[in-house]
Amino acid sequence: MSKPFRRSWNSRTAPGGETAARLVAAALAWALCAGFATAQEARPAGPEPEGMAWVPGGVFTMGTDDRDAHDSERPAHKVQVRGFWIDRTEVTNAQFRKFVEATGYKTTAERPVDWEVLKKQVPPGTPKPADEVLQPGSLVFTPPVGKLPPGGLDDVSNWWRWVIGADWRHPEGPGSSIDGKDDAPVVHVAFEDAEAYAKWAGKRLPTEAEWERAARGGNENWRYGWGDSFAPGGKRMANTWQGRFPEVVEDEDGFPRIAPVKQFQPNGYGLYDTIGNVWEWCSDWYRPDAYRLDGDRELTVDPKGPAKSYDPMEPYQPKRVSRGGSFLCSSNYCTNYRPSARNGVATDSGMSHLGFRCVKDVEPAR
Ligand SMILES: [Ca+2]
Ligand SMILES: [Ca+2]
Repeated sequence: MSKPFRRSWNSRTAPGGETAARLVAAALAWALCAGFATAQEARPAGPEPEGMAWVPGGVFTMGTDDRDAHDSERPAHKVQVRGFWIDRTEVTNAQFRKFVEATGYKTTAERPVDWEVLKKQVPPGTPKPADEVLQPGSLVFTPPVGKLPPGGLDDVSNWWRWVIGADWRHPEGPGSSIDGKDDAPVVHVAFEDAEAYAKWAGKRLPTEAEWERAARGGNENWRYGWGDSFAPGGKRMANTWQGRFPEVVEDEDGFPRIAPVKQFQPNGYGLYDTIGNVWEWCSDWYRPDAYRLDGDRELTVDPKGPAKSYDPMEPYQPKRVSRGGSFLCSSNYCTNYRPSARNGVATDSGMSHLGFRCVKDVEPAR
């Protein structure tokens, strides 16, 4: 393991006793760090929590310097996380239903829209939309029929539509349902909905670092969660989009829309659909430059993300990170079906391609 904090004490040359004090402090930090890593590597004894898999703690390479990656994924840097349990699958409709039945929880998409809250997330001076538009709903993928309208791929409103009445029970809007879709991932859950479920389940949302550690499946240098070839031997490894997004969908992986969980091979940690199917909320605030905020520190230990979000593309919207890409990720548009790919989503936004999975810390020894 490389030494943490080396740059900070190399770059400050303090005289005499102060230097000695710094060296002692650094040595202590190093010793604590080394002990922490060793103690957290092993899988705890006993049965695994239901539906969860163990991801060992340790140091891994987070992000990438791949020239084809997005700028927000750079630079590749060393990160250390503790071991943790993680759901093997995205949280399903059946699991989310149990939570709602037990608690009476209403998701963000089912609650009245408060313009006083919403107007803080749009540019100042934005006029209030008509009351008939400010109704409970969510964003539904609605592909264009025929040719892509003006704006092309630069205008996401060409395929995202605000649908009044869309929520987790009605993923395509009124008239749609999740009947027969118990094993599909729940969608149209805003960040606080995902957090509420996690808390009820005795779990939490993963940090971005934990999520990436898990999605790499123990092979940190691979471009994808399963190797460097997207479809090894022609075999599809995840539910993504084939065809020219968003107008043409081809059915090569068997699922033009969301798939039930566990339809593709699990990764090296036994996790399904980390890549593709639906995006997954993480607990970190989103900034595209998050990795550059730490400077060139040699090792970042258990990062939890920036103190607040900032996306220059949409500066008024608080955003959290989502990871893994979805059934909408295509080679001609986002290529976000890679473990290092990052996305920021407005915290109050439900979408028809966004879900989550949870993690659980090791129980402290008694
Ligand atoms: Ca697909
Ligand atoms: Ca996923």
